[in-house]
Amino acid sequence: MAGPPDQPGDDPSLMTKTRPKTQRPPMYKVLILNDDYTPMEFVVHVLERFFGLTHAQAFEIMLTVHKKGLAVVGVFSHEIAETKVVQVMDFARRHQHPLQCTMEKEE
Ligand code: TYC
Repeated sequence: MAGPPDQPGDDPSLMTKTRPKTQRPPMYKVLILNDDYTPMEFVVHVLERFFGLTHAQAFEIMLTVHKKGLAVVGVFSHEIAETKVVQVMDFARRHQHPLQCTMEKEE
C-alpha cells in the first residue's frame, strides 16, 4: 500500500543538524591611550605588572601607543577587563601620571 506522498524535507540524510544556540559571553578590549606626560618606562612597567607581558612585548605595545595614539593590550571578560582598568588607573593616579586606560566591547 502506498502511504502519503513523500514531502520535501523528509529525507533524514538531507537534514541539517539543529543545535541549541549557545551564547558566548561578550569580551572586552582593554586599551591604553597616549599622552604627552607619562614616562615611557612607567607605561612599560604597567604593562608588565598588570598584563603579564614580557619586557619586549610591553615595550612594543608602549611604542605603538606612543606612535598611533592607542593600542589594545588584551581582551578579557567584563569583570577582568574592569579590574585591569581600575588597577591601571589607580596605579597611574598614585604616581601622578595622566595615563588613561579604558575598555570597549568587542564586536
Ligand atoms: N607619549 C609619552 C611620552 O612621550 C609615552 C607614553 C606612551 C605615554 C604610551 C602613554 O600610553 C602611553 N613620554
